[in-house]
Formats: sequence, C-alpha cells, structure tokens
Amino acid sequence: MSHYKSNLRDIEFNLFEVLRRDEVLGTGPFEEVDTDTAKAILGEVDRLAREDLAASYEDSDRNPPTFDVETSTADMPESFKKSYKAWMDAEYWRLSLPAELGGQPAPSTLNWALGELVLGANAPVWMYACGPSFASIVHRNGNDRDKRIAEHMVERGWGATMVLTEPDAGSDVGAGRTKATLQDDGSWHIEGVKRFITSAEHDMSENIVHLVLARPVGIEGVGGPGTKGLSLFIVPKWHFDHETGELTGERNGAYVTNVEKKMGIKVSNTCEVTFGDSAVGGGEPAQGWLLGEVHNGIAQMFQVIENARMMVGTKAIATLSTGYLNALDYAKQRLQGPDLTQASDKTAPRVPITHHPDVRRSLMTQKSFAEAMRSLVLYTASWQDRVQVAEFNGEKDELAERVNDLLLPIVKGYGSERSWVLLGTESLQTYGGSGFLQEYPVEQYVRDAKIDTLYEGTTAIQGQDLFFRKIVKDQAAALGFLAGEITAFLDSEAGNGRLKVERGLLAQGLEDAQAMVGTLINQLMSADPNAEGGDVRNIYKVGLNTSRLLMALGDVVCAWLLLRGAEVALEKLAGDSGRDQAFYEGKVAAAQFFARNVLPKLSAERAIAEATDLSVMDLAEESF
Ligand code: ST9
Ligand code: FAD
Repeated sequence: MSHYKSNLRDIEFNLFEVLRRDEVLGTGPFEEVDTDTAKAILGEVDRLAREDLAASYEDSDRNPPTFDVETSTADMPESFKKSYKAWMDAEYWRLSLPAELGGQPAPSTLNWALGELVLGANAPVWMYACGPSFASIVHRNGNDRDKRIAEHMVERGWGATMVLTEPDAGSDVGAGRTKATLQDDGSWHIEGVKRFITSAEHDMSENIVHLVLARPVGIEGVGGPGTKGLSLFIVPKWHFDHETGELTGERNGAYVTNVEKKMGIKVSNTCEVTFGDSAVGGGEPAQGWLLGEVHNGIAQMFQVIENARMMVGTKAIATLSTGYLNALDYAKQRLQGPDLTQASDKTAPRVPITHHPDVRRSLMTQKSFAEAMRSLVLYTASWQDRVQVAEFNGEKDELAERVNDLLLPIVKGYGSERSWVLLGTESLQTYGGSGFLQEYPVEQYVRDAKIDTLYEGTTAIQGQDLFFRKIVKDQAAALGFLAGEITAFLDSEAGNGRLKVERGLLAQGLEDAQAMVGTLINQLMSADPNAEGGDVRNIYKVGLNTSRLLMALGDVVCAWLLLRGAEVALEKLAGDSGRDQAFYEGKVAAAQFFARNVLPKLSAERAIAEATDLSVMDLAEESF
C-alpha cells in the first residue's frame, strides 16, 4: 500500500473551480495543453505518484546511498532508480520546458499541481529530475555555445546542480571564496570547496552539470566583494564535445569529496564538491565556461533559486497534506476511550478517536492549513501563468512579476514553517505513540520536511527578503495590490450570511498585518541616523520582527484564499452538488475554522511588534 495519500479533488477544485484555469489552458502559449488534456495528465501523474514514485520512499530512507571515498561515488538504491526512471520515462517534465528545448509548455499552475503530487510522493525524484529545468536557465541566459549545451542536457538526460554554498558562506552567499581564473582558450579554471550540494553525485545519468558561483580573479571590473562579484560557470563532471554532446571520456576536476549523513531525505545526496584541487581525483583542473559570457552570476542564479524556493514550499505543503490524510485515516480506525459526553460511564462503548474534540481540533487544524497552503501555491503559480502569457506575447506583465515575487517568500518561508511544525505537533500526534514508529510514514515525513525551513534560504532570510526587498524596495506596490484584492473580497457579499463572521475576522486580521507593516516601516525610518532622533540601532527592531511579519502575512493571505474557496463551495452547495456535497461542506468548514482559530492571534502579534524594544539586543552575550 502506498504511503502517499494525494488530494487530487482539492487540486482540481483550486485549478478549475476557483482559479478558472480552463480559461487559460488551450490558449496562447498553452495551445497544445487544453483542459481535457490537463485533467488526463493530472489523473495519470496522480497514479504514477501514488504507485511508482511512492514505491521507493521508505526503502530509500532505510537503505540510502553511501559515499565511496575511493571512487568518489554514491550510487542510488535500485528501488529509487526505478521510481526515477518511471518519472523520466513519462516525460511530464517537458511541460515546464520551452518548445526550443523540446518542451510542451503548460501553465505554471498545472506544473506546480503536478509538482505537489511528485514532491509529496517522493521529493528527491523531482530534484534529481531537474536537469532539463536547469537546462532552460542555461538556454535562456546562454550564448550559442551554452544553448547547444542546454540541448545536450535535455536530450541526453543529464543531471544538474546549483552550487552556491561554502563552509563559510551559507546564508551569506557573498562571502564565497571559490575563485575562477580565465584561461587562454576562453574557459575558466575553478578552485575551491563547495558544501551541501544536492544531487552532485549519483549513477542515474551519464553526466552532471554544475552551475557554480565563483569569483573571477585578476580581471579589472569584475570579481569584487559580495554577491555582485560572483559569476556563474557551467562546470561538467565529464568533459564532452560541445557540438555533439558526446562524452570525451576525460574527467573534469570537479569531484565529490564527501556525502553528508542526514536526518531526512537521505536518498537526496548532499555533497561536498572540491573543484580543481591537484590532490583530489586525478588532479585535473576544474574547467568551466562563463554562462552567456557575462558577469551577472547572482542574478542568473536567482532565476534558479526562485524556482527552487517555490519547489521547497510546495514540497513542505505536499508533505503536510499527505501527513494529514494519513493521520485522518488512522484516526478513523483507532478506537480509544468513550465519547466525552459519556465519560463517567465506565461501560460506555469505545469510540474512534475522531469523536474526541481535541482530535477533531487537530484534524481540522491540519486540513485547513494543508488546503490553505495548497491554495497559496496554486494562487502564486497563477501569477506565473500571467508572466508566461505576457512573455509569449512579447510583453512584460510587471504587476504579475511583482505579486509573484511578493508571494514567493511566503510560499517558501511560511509554507515550510507551518508544515514542519504541524506535521510534528498535529499529524504525528494524532497517532499517539504509534506515530513515533517507523511502521507509519509520518515519522519520516517529519524528518524529511525539517530541511524545508533551512535550505534555499532559511526562514530568517525569507522574512528579510519579504520585508526589505518585496515590500520596502517595491514601495509596497505588490502588497498594496494584494491588500486591495482582499478588501474587495471583504466589501463583497461573498458567501452571503454564512461567512459574515469570518469576513469580519479577516478584516481585523488584514488591519493587524497592515499595522505590523507600518510598525516595521516606522522602525526602519527611525534607524536613519540623518533623521531627527534617528538611531541606526533601531534597525534591530525590524530584524526582531521580519519573521513575525512573514508568518502574519501568510496567515492573512491563507485565510483569504480559504474564504474565496468557501465562497465558491457555497455557490455549488446552493445548486445540486450531488456526490461532492461533503467535499464542499468541508471547504466551508475549513475556511471558517481557520478564520476563527488563526486570525484572532494576529492582534497579539501586532501588539508584540509594536512593543518591540532593544532589550534583547542590549543584553550581554554572557547573559544568554
Ligand atoms: C539550496 C538548494 O539550498 C536546496 C535544494 C536543491 C534542490 C535542487 C533541485 C531543484 C532546483 C530546481 C531549479 C530548476 C531550475 C529553474 C527552472 C526555471 C524555469 N529575488 O539583497 P542583495 C539578487 S541552494 C531575485 O544585496 P546580498 C539580485 O540580483 C542555496 N533576486 O543580497 C540582487 O541584486 P539587485 C540557497 C534576488 O546581501 C542581488 O541578488 N542559498 C533576490 O548580496 C544582491 O541582492 C540561498 O538561498 C530575490 N529574492 O546577499 C541563500 N534577492 O538588488 C540565502 C537577491 O541589484 N541567502 N537577489 O537586484 C540569501 O538569499 C541572502 O539574502 C543573499 C544576500 C545571498 C541574497
Ligand atoms: P547559516 O547561514 O550559518 O545560518 C545559521 C543560522 O543563522 C540560521 O538559523 C540562519 O537563519 C541564521 N542567520 C544567518 N544569517 C543571518 C542573518 N543575516 N540574519 C538573520 N539570521 C541569520 N546549497 C547549495 O548551494 N546548493 C545545494 O544544492 C544545497 N543543498 C542543500 C541540501 C541540504 C540537505 C542542506 C542542509 C543544505 C543545502 N544547501 C545547498 C545549503 C543551504 O542553502 C544552506 O544550508 C542555507 O542557505 C543556510 O546556510 P548555513 O547552513 O550556512 O547556515
């Protein structure tokens, strides 16, 4: 039986009933993928995920790859290779590729819906399968040589990696010391040690292409300090003929020198990669080629990072969803204790734990967050659809780009924090002691989901990105637009009388979150030493609140999206909802529960933000 429990019904509800993707599918850039095709693909990927991809989830955890120091290899378990092959052979990854690279473009909403299914079933399959997506970045940013390389990457099924992190450069990517030296033939030699590099070694493709951030040396005007001095290099594991793609049989000097032993996602190889060390491997130099022959590394890499942040958020949320559905299944079957109304009757029948109020509270907490955050992912992706359509028409949809940018740290930061915490405190808890056992998938979910708050920028980094870049630098344009959308919903009669209380709660939640934004902006302005009474140390007050703001805005957007869905569900219930009646009732109940149980807490968060002082910063380190 599969560990993975998907929720295709809710995915389709979001795509077709709320976001009306039928109006986008089969048109413009998506002409080849109409609504019927999209539904057929969703059905098939759902099956593939639950069966072929989920099949190796447990085995890959119990029998993970091990690093062979002699050969610098870490081969995959056979079970995982089968899952990987099933996904690659099905070729649905072509839906996110441009036509020039053999793709058949589909809307981002469809791709992230498929992403949820694959990431929930076995996330490392999706990660190892990202070679073609990396190729699209090489193609988009590359010169003719790079475009040819991108074609080989897709046609020959090569793996790929994103290589930023170093032992002393994690969150602070700009501290990276790996250097690049220009050679007479126009290529570069890379020297340095990178760590924590995902998928840098495996035996599932003939080659692996590393996209490496390194600092050029010895050239005037480039290679300065910080992230802006970094350039992006294409560094293959094996050399190949750039024209034909044929491997030459020569090894490049990019060697994996360790594979980490981890708490979770053990089958996803996390590697130390040593570039150009004469004492490593055969001592070859690590030869690389400057992407597009332009020194614009951090901006190019952020094209990868934006996609990867969306991926990490979706992975976390997908895991919470299957965690909830597994917990629900267990709860329906587990008999324990009498109904609370008969607690004093020692002869009362034992009931399924779903009868206990606290278990119901827990299940509805899981359901409402999982469904809210699914809506968040797909709503965010719907802005990416707009960006795709504009690009197809040779235009630029600035609003769509900005709203997408604003939502990305919420998908990644809020999505991963809420999912990881709820998987532990609610999904695993629902099982009682059994949740602690390897007999059920939930303990692996908890271990596998923790990474989502860490990589691709920790939660602290997401909070800062949200406030400093996506709100302040954007002059709150995207935030203002989103607040306007929520206000329009509040002003409407959405859901008629049945959602009246919740609309009131959302209005208060929005006011609290906006007040928090105002508080942080005031704190920021009071840190300007040139302003009257300004004290640069007041910037600490902002830093004490950016993660809080991230979570508050996430709560408000999620509540709004759930209520929007509830409005649609109520319309369906007013007609003949037939077999879907329970589903729609569940949508309304989840929205009401979320509004009533989550939103009131925002007033307290606002008060905490407003009362922030510098006492934590003034405290001597010895007193901690
Ligand atoms: C990692 C991988 O953790 C984990 C999972 C791997 C799975 C691999 C497989 C999946 C990959 C899928 C990819 C598919 C390919 C894509 C397909 C697409 C179709 N947005 O603020 P400044 C840029 S990897 C955009 O001064 P600092 C921008 O150019 C490791 N751009 O920063 C900016 O210039 P300007 C992940 C942004 O103080 C420039 O950076 N590691 C954004 O110099 C400088 O900005 C991390 O994520 C943004 N949000 O540096 C590091 N932000 O302003 C986390 C910045 O002129 N640390 N730029 O536009 C940070 O993010 C730091 O805040 C920092 C700070 C490094 C940016
Ligand atoms: P640090 O940056 O040292 O952070 C430590 C703590 O301090 C965190 O809580 C952080 O939030 C906080 N902190 C740090 N700086 C600040 C600040 N300025 N303000 C507030 N708080 C701060 N990297 C790649 O390049 N490619 C990969 O493929 C890749 N895959 C990975 C896979 C795994 C399994 C892991 C564990 C990591 C991977 N990484 C990868 C690296 C990952 O992106 C980093 O671990 C992450 O960015 C955090 O860096 P760090 O671990 O050095 O932590």
